[in-house]
Amino acid sequence: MKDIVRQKLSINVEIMDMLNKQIEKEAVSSSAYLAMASWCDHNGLENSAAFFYEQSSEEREHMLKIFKFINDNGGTAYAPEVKSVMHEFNSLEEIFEAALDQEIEITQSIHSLVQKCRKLNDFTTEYFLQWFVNEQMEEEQLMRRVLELFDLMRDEPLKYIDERIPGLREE
Ligand code: OFO
Repeated sequence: MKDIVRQKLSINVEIMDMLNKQIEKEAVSSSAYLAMASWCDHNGLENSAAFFYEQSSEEREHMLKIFKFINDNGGTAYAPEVKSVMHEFNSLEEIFEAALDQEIEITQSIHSLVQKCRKLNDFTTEYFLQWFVNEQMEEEQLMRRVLELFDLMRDEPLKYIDERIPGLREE
């Protein structure tokens, strides 16, 4: 984008660029969850599949929230490109571990954004990001609860773990 245009923006350019990167991360996350849902579907784990379809839609909503925020504040949001989504997994546990790693990465990225807002005194964006800080805390807790279930039910058939997945979201 030309500097002359950028100087007229009300949103800080550095923050806008970071938010556009965050849009990409949310889109990657949405696609990654879709791939996980597909693996679960193919392996007859219908509750886990439903869990990941829901996760995928939520990530798309997060992406759109940021997208709208940029545009509503005088910036330009860019439609993200999503490449190299992982489709091969060895187990359901591995999938949930990958999901937790993904959430931790997103949390770190949101925290860096908040730090940047503080540095630049961008109170509006910092306030907007508070919703994401809270959401990430809840998402990490959810993935950890599922992984605890694997530890507790290690000797049980996988279908029993799958049956318990919907209940964990409501806890
Ligand atoms: Fe949007 O990354 Fe988690 O929820």
